[in-house]
Amino acid sequence: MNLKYVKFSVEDQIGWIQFNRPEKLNALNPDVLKDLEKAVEYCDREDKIRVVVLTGSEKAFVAGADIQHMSTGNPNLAYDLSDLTTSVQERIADLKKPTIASIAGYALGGGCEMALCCDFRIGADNAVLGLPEITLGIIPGGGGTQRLPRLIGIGKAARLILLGDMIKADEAQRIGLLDRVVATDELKNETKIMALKLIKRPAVALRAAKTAMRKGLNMSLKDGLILEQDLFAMLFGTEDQKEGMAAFMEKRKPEFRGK
Ligand code: CO8
Repeated sequence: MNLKYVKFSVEDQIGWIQFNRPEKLNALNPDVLKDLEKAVEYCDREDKIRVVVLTGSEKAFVAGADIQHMSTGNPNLAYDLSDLTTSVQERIADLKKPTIASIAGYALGGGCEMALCCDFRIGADNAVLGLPEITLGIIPGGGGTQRLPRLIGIGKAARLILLGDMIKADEAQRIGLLDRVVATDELKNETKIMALKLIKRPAVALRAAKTAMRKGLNMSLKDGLILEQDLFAMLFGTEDQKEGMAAFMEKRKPEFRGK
């Protein structure tokens, strides 16, 4: 893959997608978003990749959409940028494998919104998160007004969205925006430990659980429960269900094969 604004590598079945525009704190412009989309598409179709990690540098995960690019923009530019962003974000949110945002430094605006598309958010103790768009005269345009209230509740989201406050890692963890906070120099290692733990889980059941949660959020409770029931029943046709339950009965660790 020929990528400039994103570094991509696969290690131990983990696809690492690293934002790479350090001189602008990884600010998102169409070139960055297109590279990100290519890497995400690759991760989606490669079975050898079991977990996808989005990360940045020690100073910045992503400091937001590129303000210079937007500064002279008109509504058409904003629509185009939001279209491109939404398309890559939906791909991330719909990835059939688990995703982790591994965040050091700034995760602001569009960067915070990218992290909201992932299943997990691990933060370094130097992380700073926020949706400061309001301070620029706009509102979040990459899903922030929708995904953040769904994750942490509308009251806590209002502080970030209406006031534009930037918050540190410990507070982000307290309000549920970060799942965990670790020492900055341990971030990669801790992310890897979590990814490897996920890799040991049964892949088909992981996918089903993710589908049930994500699709269920957009359904009535009644329809969500029907979706869950169908996926629950489907898993009884997998080898991993047989193995998981046999291993329990035989008092041993299961060896899942993703089938
Ligand atoms: N856009 C463009 N350039 C940026 C951005 C950005 N978001 N953030 C940082 N940079 C640039 C700076 O301009 C600077 O460039 P240069 O050296 O050429 O002047 C370089 O990165 C380093 O930044 P600073 O010198 O400012 O570094 P500091 O450590 O002093 O400050 C901050 C770091 C606090 C993160 C500061 O840079 C800042 O406030 N950045 C802007 C944060 C922000 O407002 N983000 C939200 C942007 S709006 C948005 O994301 C809308 C999302 C819409 C949908 C998604 C579409 C893709």
